[in-house]
Amino acid sequence: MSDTILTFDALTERVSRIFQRAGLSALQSDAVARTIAAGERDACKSHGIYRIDGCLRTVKAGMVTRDAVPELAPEDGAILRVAAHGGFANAAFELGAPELARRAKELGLAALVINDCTHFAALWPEIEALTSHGLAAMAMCPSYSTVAPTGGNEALMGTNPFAFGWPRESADPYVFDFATSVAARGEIELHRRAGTPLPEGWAVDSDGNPTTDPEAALNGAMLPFGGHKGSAIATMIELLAGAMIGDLTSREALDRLGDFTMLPAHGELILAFDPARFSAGREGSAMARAETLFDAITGQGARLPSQRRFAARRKAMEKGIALSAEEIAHLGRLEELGLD
Ligand code: NDP
Ligand code: PYC
Repeated sequence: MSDTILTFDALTERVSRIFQRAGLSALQSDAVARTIAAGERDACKSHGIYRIDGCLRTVKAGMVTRDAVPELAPEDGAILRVAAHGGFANAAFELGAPELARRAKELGLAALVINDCTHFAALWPEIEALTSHGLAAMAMCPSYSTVAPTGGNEALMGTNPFAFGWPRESADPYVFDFATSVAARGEIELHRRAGTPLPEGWAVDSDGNPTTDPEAALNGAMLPFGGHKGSAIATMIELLAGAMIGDLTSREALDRLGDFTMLPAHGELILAFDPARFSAGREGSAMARAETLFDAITGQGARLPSQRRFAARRKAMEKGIALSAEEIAHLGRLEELGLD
């Protein structure tokens, strides 16, 4: 059967309708739907429509406040705080992002703390919202315990994503965004659904033995990328985007949730920097020097991170987003569901 082609707006509307039928407010539904449709548009399947089921399970279990209205704390200075009040991170970020950009321009750097949000998404949408203002940015969050520290064999850290972006005047921004585990848990789930083995080195089973069986990996522990280096970065994220911002670590998030069938709630930390302010008074423009570096990287035949994603986006915006017959049927079934 052939694929169905949808525009970005049409897919966003369909996904938002699914969430609204599940009782989520339009504010929450639209923000989540934009992120999920963007995942499909950019060929990031591990955080596209496949996530809808997990989001709905979490909503229907009462773990998400369906009509949460995020709130920006009335504080001045470099640290902004948005209380998500139990809603999804997406609407909370959309509220805080313009003020984060404004303060980073005014002060040179600023940080946005989001508390009490359910988080299921990729972090590049947050990063691109800031690079579009000419800012460099970092974003990170814990998750729930699925990753063993290097040298251990029991899940403790989350897959803790980390993303960075640098603005470019005449090109797509430089953006990387990855889990600090060898792969995102969503990738393991996609292997399980497809019945394909995992690459070696991704996970251990519940006895701590290496495994390529997705089911055994989901019941065991994933491994950090880069051995002790990824393990330390994942720990840093637990500290900065968990303990430091007064929110849950991955272990606490799992304890609160009880199992892996739902999506975790915790906090998120987003940092924004104005490169012009940091390099003021020094020779050479930061933007021009960055371009020299990027040219040197691509000059060796290497590609910049996110180039695959931006190419997929261009294609999708021109030709539409292609969903398989199975995916369309699944969307249709989800559209039939309503409030429980
Ligand atoms: P990947 O290992 O697939 O890689 C991600 C990054 O590396 C992308 O920026 C990608 O760019 C870049 N990249 C890949 N190959 C190359 C290459 N050959 N040269 C240069 N750059 C390259 O990501 P993960 O599976 O670790 O994570 C996927 C997503 O899952 C992320 O968006 C992350 O935020 C999300 N996630 C979310 C979590 C949450 O709790 N909310 C938890 C864990 C992960 P490109 O896209 O262009 O290929
Ligand atoms: O893919 O690892 C993952 C993940 C966990 C929570 C959201 N995404």
